[in-house]
Amino acid sequence: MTYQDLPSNKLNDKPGLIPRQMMPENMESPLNNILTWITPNELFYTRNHLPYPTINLESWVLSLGGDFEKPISFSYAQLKQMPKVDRYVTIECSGNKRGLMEPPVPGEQWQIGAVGNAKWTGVPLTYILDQAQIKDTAVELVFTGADSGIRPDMDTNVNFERSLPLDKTLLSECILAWKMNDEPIPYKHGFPLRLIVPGWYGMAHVKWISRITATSSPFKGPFQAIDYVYITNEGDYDNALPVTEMKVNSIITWPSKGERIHLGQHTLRGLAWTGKGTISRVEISMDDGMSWNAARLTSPEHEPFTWTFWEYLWDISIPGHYSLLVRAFDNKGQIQPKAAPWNAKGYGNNSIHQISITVPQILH
Ligand SMILES: Nc1nc2c(c(=O)[nH]1)N[C@H]1C(S)=C(S)[C@@H](COP(=O)(O)O)O[C@H]1N2
Ligand SMILES: [Mo]
Repeated sequence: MTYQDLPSNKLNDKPGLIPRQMMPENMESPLNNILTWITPNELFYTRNHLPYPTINLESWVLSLGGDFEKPISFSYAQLKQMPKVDRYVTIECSGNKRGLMEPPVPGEQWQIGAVGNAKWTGVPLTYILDQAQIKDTAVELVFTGADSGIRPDMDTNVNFERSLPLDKTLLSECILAWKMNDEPIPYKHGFPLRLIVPGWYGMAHVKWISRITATSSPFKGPFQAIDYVYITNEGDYDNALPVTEMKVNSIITWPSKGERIHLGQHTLRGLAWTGKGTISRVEISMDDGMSWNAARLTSPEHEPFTWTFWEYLWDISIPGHYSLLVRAFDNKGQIQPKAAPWNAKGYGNNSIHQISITVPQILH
């Protein structure tokens, strides 16, 4: 009997999420084993700060309050009757690749899989805002999620809440989504309603959204002012810069780190994405960065706000250990750095992705 014939091998033909933390649930997408441009809902990463909320759809409403001329609320049925848009959006957690940061930082030790691509369907945010009419006194919109709990650094109960500036272009791109890949948004991804902020890191895309508040002063909630800021020294909030748009980033998905592959022809594969621009070029190095080769961009769709597949045909004639690198460029002139600026909370790690592989003389 060979290894391939073992009955247990048959049980492993379906990829699953990779757990990082169970309570609250934080799971990474198995990107080395997903070959579709759209991440299937059941393999989309989950990132939660608090216990899952209880949602009762009969009594659930989205309410708009604070600095609005006409505070108003909508039921799920009403939202579904409104004009809708579809948009493909790649969402990356700002902590993605934190586990690869040097020197290490505390927090979820994400490898490469806290990122996914989905089709989101819902009501344009501006359609809702127009009905409630933002007052001139307002400076920000605060989006409140239904999930609440105790943070380790506070003793009062808090909801997950995030704000957005009143930037016309930004707001015009946002969606209040009730569908993910043509299904009602799965509970773990924000059922019944989730904010989508194309081009921004994951924390902006508030799940289980229940309230929108227009405020006349900048919002300072813990998920805005303590988390999701770039700081170099722990506690140095005076020099904090907010985490907002995604930086240009890319990964190798095949081969995976540490893999042994045979001599001859191979197609190296991976993904590249960026915030507001589009990917213009992806380069691969097989010699630890001494020389670079242009990869082919092979996405089925070239849309803003989404990732692209890349591939590169490699003919290996010499056995050995290889250090493979990938770096992406976007049309706004962003390039991936060799090492992203280190920060105490480990956000925005878009350092060039490196993996080591082995090509033995004979592969057993
Ligand atoms: N209500 C709520 N929304 C949330 C979060 C959360 O904990 N609660 N996590 C945010 C973060 S940090 C990320 S990366 C994304 C993850 O979305 P997903 O779990 O659907 O992948 O949701 C964002 N929205
Ligand atoms: Mo995140």
